[in-house]
Amino acid sequence: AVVGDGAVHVPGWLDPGRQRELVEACREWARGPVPMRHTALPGGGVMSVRTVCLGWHWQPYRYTRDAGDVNGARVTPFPVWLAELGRAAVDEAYGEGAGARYAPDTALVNFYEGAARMGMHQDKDEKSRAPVVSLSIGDTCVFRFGNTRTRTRPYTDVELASGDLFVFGGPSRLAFHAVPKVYPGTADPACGMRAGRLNITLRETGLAG
Ligand code: MD5
Ligand code: FE
Repeated sequence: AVVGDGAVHVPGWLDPGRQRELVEACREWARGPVPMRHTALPGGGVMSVRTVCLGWHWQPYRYTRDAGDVNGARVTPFPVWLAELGRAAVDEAYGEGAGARYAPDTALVNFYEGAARMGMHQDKDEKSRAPVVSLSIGDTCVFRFGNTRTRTRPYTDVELASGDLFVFGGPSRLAFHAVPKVYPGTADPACGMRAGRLNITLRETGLAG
């Protein structure tokens, strides 16, 4: 379904087997060399979600190769197979061939457990305006898709369930968005997760090398 200009939601795009493979890959990435952690914010707080990055390490509010805010280790390389999945996702959302030149070089893997949420924000630390591909696994959440001007209304609340694909391109690339709620215990065990929500986003940083 088209939720906004360039914002496309494809429910159930990942079959349960694919979801389990991704969960297993995330478990491995979460172990290190940079462990999945609550990102420290400049104001002294920490994010309630836990995050691990591939390819480039995101820290507020830039991308680096080494995780200077965690343990200084170099992040896990971005896998070729994940870029291929990203191109298939863009093809699915925008039509065959649309993903041909999509070259994501970073992934942010967010794990929502317990009361973890994400407040309204824009993703503008990337220099490329290529689409963001979002894959959801585990518990269903409320995803709040806003507008490009304000962090308030108008926005559209959409439920994202396990296996759902969302692609944010064009004008929606810079829309404000949030995850105000996760429904505990809604994950189908066939997805490979017992509790919590996993979100994998693929992005082009626009950085060289
Ligand atoms: C999540 N993650 O469900 C979301 C999915 C993040 C984050 O927000 O920054 O890690 S990515 C949703 C997204 C990306 C780029 C643009 C828009 C949404 N949008 O225009 O709504 O954990
Ligand atoms: Fe975001």
